[in-house]
Amino acid sequence: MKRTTIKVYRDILEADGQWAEQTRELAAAHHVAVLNLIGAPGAGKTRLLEATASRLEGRLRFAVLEGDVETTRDAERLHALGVPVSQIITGGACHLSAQVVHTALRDLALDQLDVVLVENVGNLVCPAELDIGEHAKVAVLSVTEGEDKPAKYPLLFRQAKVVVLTKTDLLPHLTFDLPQCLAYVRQVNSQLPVFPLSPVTGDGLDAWIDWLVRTVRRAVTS
Ligand SMILES: Nc1nc2c(ncn2[C@@H]2O[C@H](COP(=O)(O)OP(=O)(O)OP(=O)(O)O)[C@@H](O)[C@H]2O)c(=O)[nH]1
Ligand SMILES: [Mg+2]
Repeated sequence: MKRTTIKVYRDILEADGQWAEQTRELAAAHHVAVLNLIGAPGAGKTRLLEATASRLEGRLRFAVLEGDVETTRDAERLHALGVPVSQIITGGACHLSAQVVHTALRDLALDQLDVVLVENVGNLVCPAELDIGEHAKVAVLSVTEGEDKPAKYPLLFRQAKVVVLTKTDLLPHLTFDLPQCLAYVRQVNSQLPVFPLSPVTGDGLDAWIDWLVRTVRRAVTS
């Protein structure tokens, strides 16, 4: 039998693209930068945010959007430090959607902020595929994951504007090959800056904070 209608399934990525665009417009209107932190579960994203928060005090006005599959644990950690934070719970999805980020962002006091740091769901693959309207993706890689991850999961390192290589305090206990890791990063993205650091000892944090302040200032004045 001949059908008289054509079913149309809208690509979810296209819909996400529209939300991402709205987020860019919202951020531009309020002169706020949005950074999207992506890394494997346990890479140290929240620990990095905790350390970043204390060092950004007085330099940038910031808030955090926490993404998690199930709990509010990460938001509670930042709230305990006095950071303005909201929690997005995906209920199973392995990445934040552009729509939910936009909704959460709209509820923040954007005129009182310079940057919103978004911690995506712990995952090295899915969040890298999605544009949430951010100014930059920040790849968070820890030395405990092994030096080969930029070669094995190249998309994130292709998309990112910076790599934070964290947990360097653990290097003496590992066989992690730092020069090899940097070479893998360069193979994927030759211009990508890499900041090795440890929020536990404080080593390397200043360079990351300087990059962050520079990047946010550039984003909000352009
Ligand atoms: N030694 C050491 N441990 C760290 C460092 N950063 C994080 N950790 C530990 O690593 C574990 C995971 O850190 P989190 O910051 O919760 O990791 P996460 O990436 O936010 O994890 P998810 O949100 O579950 O994806 C915790 O036990 C941290 O204390 C570091 O620089 N050095
Ligand atoms: Mg976390």
